[in-house]
Amino acid sequence: MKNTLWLALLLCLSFCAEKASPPAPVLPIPDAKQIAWQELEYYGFVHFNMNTFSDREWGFGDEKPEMFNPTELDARQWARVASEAGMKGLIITAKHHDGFVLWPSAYTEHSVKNSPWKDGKGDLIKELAEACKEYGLKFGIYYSPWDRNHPDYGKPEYITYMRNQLTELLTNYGDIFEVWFDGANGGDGYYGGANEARKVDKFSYYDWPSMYELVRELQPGAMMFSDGGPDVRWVGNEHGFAYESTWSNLMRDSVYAGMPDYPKLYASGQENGTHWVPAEADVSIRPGWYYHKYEDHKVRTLPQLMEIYYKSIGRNSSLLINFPVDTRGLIHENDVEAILKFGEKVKADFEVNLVAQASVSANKDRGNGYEAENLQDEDYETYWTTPDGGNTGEITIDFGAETTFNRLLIQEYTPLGQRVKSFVLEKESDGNWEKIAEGTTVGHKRILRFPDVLASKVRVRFTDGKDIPVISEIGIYNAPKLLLPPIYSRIKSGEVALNAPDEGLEVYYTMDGSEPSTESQLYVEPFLMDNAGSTLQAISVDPVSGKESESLRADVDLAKTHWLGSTEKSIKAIDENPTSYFMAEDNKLTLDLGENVSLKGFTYLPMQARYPSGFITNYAFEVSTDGKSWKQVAAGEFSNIVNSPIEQIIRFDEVEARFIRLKASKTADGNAATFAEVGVLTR
Ligand code: FUL
Ligand code: CA
Repeated sequence: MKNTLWLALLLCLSFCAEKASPPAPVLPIPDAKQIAWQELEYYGFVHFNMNTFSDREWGFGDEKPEMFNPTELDARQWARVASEAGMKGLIITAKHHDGFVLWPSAYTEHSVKNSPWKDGKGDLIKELAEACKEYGLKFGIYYSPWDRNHPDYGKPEYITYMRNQLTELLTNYGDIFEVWFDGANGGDGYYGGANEARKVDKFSYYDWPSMYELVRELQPGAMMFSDGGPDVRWVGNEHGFAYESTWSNLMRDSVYAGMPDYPKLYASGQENGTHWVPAEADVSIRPGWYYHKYEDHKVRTLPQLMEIYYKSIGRNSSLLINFPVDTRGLIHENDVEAILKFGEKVKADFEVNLVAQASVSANKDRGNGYEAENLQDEDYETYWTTPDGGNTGEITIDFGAETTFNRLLIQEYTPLGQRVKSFVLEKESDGNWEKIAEGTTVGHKRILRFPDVLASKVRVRFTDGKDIPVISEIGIYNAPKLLLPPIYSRIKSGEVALNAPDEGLEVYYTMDGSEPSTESQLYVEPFLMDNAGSTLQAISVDPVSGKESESLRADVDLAKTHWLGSTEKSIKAIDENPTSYFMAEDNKLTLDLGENVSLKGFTYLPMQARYPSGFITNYAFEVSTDGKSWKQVAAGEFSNIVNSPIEQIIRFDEVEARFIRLKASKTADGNAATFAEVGVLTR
């Protein structure tokens, strides 16, 4: 009898107890489409149209449709790569600033219908929409308001043209998840042959309120992107980084697309922003948005891509990575390799959530339905929160045993508004709490990275906020180290640095040609290597797992310590800094090596800037022992240097010299020759 009573009471306690009332929202809050969109987090951009064939970033508008001629175009390849890389959607440049359109629009002749591609019968918007469907991706369009081709740009007629085209795009191709309005607009252009500069009032010209209304009417579920939203905003830079403090709240009415002060004043959002307009970080996988063969060797590396991930998705922003599809109409092999490796690494970093098996408790909770266990159920809809009053709260996570980790992930339940202003992660050690890391805003997702920590109990303290914390999930992870070879660099004094590619890795090296191992020299700080002709080999090692990277091999030649240039500025060509350069009005660089050296060749690194000039295509190389009488020891061309501006290595028969001179007999663009770095070979 007694037992059954107890049982009934217990059952009632767990089932009869009413769910406590949810906290009141803190405004602004996201609407339904914004809530659905933020789940996507990561999607791709495709920059492909006329610029791909004119080899430009911004076309002038006078390009001929005949130039658009991809030979192996395969939109399914784009979709397959995107989905294999973990992306949830693709957005394509349906029309860029040059005005050429990728679908057979009824409102212009400047389109694929007058191109050789598929004999003018192609519709790339349709092909990509179908490919996205096949691969389970959302589909979005980029539409440039600025149109350097259209004769009416700047006049009211053009606004009608824009509405007509948007109507085609938003009616004929199924669901569109995002409409991307570029902020760049106004300036010089072809404009149907007028060839002039046209300025528009970016605030009023496009009649944005009615444009938004049109999009809403045709695609109610679409997110509209521009500098200031209305639904998703630009992160304010093109390298893919959000901010330490990133609010989804924005003073939306103070912002319009293309406003000059936007990046500085508005891009990070504002604590007291009036509207919910979350950030989107857009970045290209190469320096350019469009394909240029000369950037084939400049695809972002895995460490760079990981940095972008943690500074975008890890900072309350979505991430939009661009593929500059090539002239064949394919995502280039190098880009495919990079994005797939990136997808794998992200997966590996978040493979095992250590919170799942831990016991999680809070210093207070709101009652039934809002307990701490909601933080570990992998369900965004369930959350922990506290009774009303104050703006703090503490979560303790007990792993039950010493555990190693290096990432903290927190998600706020944003349908009730973004609240947290600061939090700290601490570990227990001998009865005291020690700080591991801290952060400011959280929002949809916040990830902190820190060196490996070993602890059996940690706590997250929410120390300040706009109101009580409302938290959906907490994750703690032990991301595997990025086991790539060390990163080699040298400075003019001849010192060599070997930087580990990830935190917590050790670097070992040899200089005698033997394979490095953990028995070799441990790298602690830059060291001098002035003895010419050594081979440096180095590996990164994870001291915890004992795993080793592949080995780096660098043929280290003569240090430039005592080298002098004939002019002060020419030092830029021998400072061991690949990004600085010397421009020679007389097309030559003369160097004094400080002593007689037995030379077997030279190296030339062309200028590495985004828009380089003065690449040497034809050279002569001369040597001298006294700086007066010169002898030419090599001459020829640097083949393919424009498309592939990598270090050029030229060998010649051994010769003794103290002075060397590299002359340009021709540069690619006819401009003064530039030298990023010049070196010699003594082996
Ligand atoms: C910018 C444009 O001017 C670039 O060409 C590119 O499309 C980038 C995504 O947006 O504003
Ligand atoms: Ca949850």
